[in-house]
Amino acid sequence: MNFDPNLHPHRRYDPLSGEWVLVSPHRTRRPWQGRHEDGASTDRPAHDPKCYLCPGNPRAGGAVNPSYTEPFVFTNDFAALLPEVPPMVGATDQLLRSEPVRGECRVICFSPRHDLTLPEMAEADLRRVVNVWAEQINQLGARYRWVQIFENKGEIMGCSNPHPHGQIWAGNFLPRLVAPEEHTQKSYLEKHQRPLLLDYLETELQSKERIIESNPHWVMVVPYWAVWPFELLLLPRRHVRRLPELTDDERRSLADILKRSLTRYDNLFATSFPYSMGWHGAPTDDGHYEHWQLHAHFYPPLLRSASVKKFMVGYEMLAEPQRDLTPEQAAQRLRETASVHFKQRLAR
Ligand code: H2U
Ligand code: ZN
Repeated sequence: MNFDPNLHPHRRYDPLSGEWVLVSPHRTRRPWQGRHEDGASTDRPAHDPKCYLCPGNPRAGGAVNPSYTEPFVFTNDFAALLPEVPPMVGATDQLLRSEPVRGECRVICFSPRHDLTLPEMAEADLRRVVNVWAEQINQLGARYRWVQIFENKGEIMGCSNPHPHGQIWAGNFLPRLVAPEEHTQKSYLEKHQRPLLLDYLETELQSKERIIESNPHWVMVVPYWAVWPFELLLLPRRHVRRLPELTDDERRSLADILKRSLTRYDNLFATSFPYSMGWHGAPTDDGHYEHWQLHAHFYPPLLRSASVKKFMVGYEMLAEPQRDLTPEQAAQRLRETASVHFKQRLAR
């Protein structure tokens, strides 16, 4: 019998994180009697008087939101990182290590409309979100080494509020999941004189197997080494280190590919697709970062329907992440979804 990656167990290597994932495609046929969660209701008012993110409403911290009409950024009232922390005292035991951290956390409301999500927003409004992301990298990057922009979407992901919003956490350290990307990209450039992710993009453009959307400036793929069933990686076609370097055309084009890809996500299970997404770009201290290529990761938890999610438990927690559906199958499923948002189709 010949080896078939669509049938036989194998491992795949993620050159960016430097970690492996176990792929077990033969298991996709096993029976499932697990939990079914109710999809969150999608009927929401354009303005919710009880929402702490809607324009003009009071927040939990006591502040009142302005009557904003464009993306609105405020300092998180329950920030995980603080700009001023007293100096750490006490002995540093070899095995009980710690270090001081400084930082800031912000919340970004993508739209004044309580009832929208990114793929339902107009492209021009998505472009405003892109501009604010870039602006925040500039502002916070001037003071902190790593600025993490992310969106945590959906109740199933522990998101506390359906109002379209994301977060920005900036800190004076390279976080645990980022540090490996610094090392892998640096050593790849030293060895091959080309950024890792530009070479990877070329490979994907040749095979086309895992691409789900593309335009003149961007490509969205299910990465070869994806851990989550419908994980995506968004890559610019040229060498860009950080969001603020994007030209106007690239920003417009980014709004376009975000809208189209996230529409496919929603259409996959006819639900507002939950995920955690975030941007990774060169650290914002004054080091040399030619090896960095800007990219965004999308990590959605859903596996088979609006309510059946992938659990990262058992073997995944104790040994290695594992997936059944292959990245190629996932890409095909996403490509087969309609390009018009299902809510728009229903409304007609
Ligand atoms: P999540 O829905 O992704 O958890 O983000 C909401 C964030 O908004 C959360 O970090 C903050 C929470 O601390 N928040 C405020 O800053 N003010 C509020 O009035 C409520 C929530
Ligand atoms: Zn709201």
